[in-house]
Amino acid sequence: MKTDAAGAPGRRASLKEDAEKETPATEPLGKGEGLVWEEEEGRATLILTFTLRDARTAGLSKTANVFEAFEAGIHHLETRPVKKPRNTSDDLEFFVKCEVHNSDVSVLINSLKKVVQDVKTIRDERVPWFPKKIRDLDKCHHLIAKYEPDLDHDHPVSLRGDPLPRVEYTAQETATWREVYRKLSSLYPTHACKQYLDAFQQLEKCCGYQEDSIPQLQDVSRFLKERTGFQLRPAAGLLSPRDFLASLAFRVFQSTQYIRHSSSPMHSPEPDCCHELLGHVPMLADKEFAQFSQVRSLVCNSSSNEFKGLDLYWFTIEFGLCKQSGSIKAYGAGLLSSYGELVYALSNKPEHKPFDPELTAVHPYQDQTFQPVYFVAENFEDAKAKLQKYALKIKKPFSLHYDPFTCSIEVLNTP
Ligand code: NLE
Ligand code: FE
Repeated sequence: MKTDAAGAPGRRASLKEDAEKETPATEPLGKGEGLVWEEEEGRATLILTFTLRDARTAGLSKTANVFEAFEAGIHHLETRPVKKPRNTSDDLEFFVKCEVHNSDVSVLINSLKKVVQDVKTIRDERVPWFPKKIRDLDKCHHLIAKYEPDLDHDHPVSLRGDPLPRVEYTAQETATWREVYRKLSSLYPTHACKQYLDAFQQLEKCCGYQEDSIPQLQDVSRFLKERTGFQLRPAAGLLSPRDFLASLAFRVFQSTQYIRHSSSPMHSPEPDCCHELLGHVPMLADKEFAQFSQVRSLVCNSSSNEFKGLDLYWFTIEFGLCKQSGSIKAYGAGLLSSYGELVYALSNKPEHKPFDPELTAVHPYQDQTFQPVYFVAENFEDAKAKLQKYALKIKKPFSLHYDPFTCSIEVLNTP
């Protein structure tokens, strides 16, 4: 329901002016007050509860006027009698979800406080914007490096079934791939976790994984879609970690297509197609891991403290180790795509600490060279369970639910 602008414009304008006089729109919000998340530029979604005393005799129209004055778009409005031991009053409890202009949030709350009681808003900090529909991923343009002029930014590659661009790699690029592939695949049997090995075998059998040609995103995407519902999308460069993580909520993996420089095939500080295809893709073909990646992403989207989420991501999905049949194996993509670091990580040079989300989340990671510390999960299941338990404790202003039919994220309010 959207309030319409008709009727008594004079009164509404003056109500708004009065409120503004007493509480300038620029006054900062009280801690934790009001603003829940930004829907689009300039608009904010606000979730409130309040009580209206003696609703039968007074106050209802005044309350409605406040929302009208601020041209609030009401998305949801619910009322119920206030529970009392013996309900003799006509007090009503309200639950409202509305959309208002950013600068009107605090004035609206203050105006409301004059006509109703117990105004409460969700108590939390701002959560940055995140995509809620699959097509919102086109708005994830927070590139932080490696602009690729060949990819057209004005016409992002559609997720609705258009083919992903095929890339003709040069002979030198293919030679780099060959070297990386040959060396890494000789290490996998002893260094990679079981889930990885199973998927890698499938990729070699059904998806053209081999040392003489770099697999094309289109073919790999089709393979993943059939296995776990994941699809690839070409990223025009290095995305901000938050955007990258956000897309996993839709089972979309944003993948680079260029390849590392031939001078350092055994390690690259930044993702390239060796990293995506050899590090991430096999793990994304595992059902449980795919589920885990999506859940991780939903938790991170709803968290106002992205850093904890990112450090955790780093030490699990990128650099995670686990125990399998009594020895340590790698499941992190950053390790599985780097011969140098994979050998080093499983040697006795770095420190191995047991995986504990509380500690891992605050451990600083090293993004230019090998990690001095790796976190070892008891097993995959255990890591997942610990993460889920930890996720429940993270302060979140709301929970997110993914609807696979509409490919969109629903925000579940927890006032
Ligand atoms: N160090 C990895 C590699 O060489 O493939 C890339 C890590 C990207 C986060
Ligand atoms: Fe990665």
